[in-house]
Amino acid sequence: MMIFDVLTLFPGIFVSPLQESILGRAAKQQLLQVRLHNLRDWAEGKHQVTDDTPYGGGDGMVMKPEPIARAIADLKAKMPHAKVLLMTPQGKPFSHQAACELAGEEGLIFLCGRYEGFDERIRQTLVDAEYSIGDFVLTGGELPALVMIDAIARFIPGVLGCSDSAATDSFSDGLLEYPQYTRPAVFSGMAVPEVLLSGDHGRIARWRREQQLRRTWQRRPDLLQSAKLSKEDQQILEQVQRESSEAEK
Ligand code: 4GY
Repeated sequence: MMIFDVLTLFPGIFVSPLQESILGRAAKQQLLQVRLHNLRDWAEGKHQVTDDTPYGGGDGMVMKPEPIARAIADLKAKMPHAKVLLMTPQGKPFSHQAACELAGEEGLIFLCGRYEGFDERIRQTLVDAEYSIGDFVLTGGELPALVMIDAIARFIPGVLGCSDSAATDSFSDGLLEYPQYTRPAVFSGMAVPEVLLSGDHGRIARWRREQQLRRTWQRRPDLLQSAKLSKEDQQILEQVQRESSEAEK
């Protein structure tokens, strides 16, 4: 069973997202366990203070290093191999590939920041990797930790039904998903593409692949740089690119 330890000042943020749906079921089936820890439990004094003013002045507060260091030491004593992850816009972009790799770990410790961030010495000594979930600033590391736990959990065997596996989903070959349809066959005057009603599985597979290539080219051409493309994919893509340069004229 994969263990996720979370260090946070707001453990309540995690409770319902982890109880619901697929993650809730995975926890019940003992495929994963998320253990929530309040950082304040490692703070000292009557008021259990976890933040302090920044050296050099400036706005806001900085998370004190000592409670975090004690918390990580305690968690690591129980889980010596666990990697410590920190969520920040300054981190390496989190991705499908990072999720897949992290799912191979026995345990992960998510250190969630608040205020203006951490004392730099925490990152230098206690953190194994820093990740960003996107180029925007949130009020804390809790939502990024939830996002990462969700994406990582999909790669734990048994978490997803066998019908959709994380290893075979569209992102694993670096392309966007093809469009999907269900009943009714006509909705608001818009018909489902005829090919999907044809029952011809070969034609359907070729149409879906073309849609994936078309969408990726239109919306995220940057992804095509590292996508895994067969000879046939490349031919389809060249056709799609010719069509779109025709349309420009
Ligand atoms: N974006 N990706 C992000 C973030 C905010 C530490 C408190 C992001 O991962 N984390 O915006 N985090 C945190 C950063 C101090 C605010």
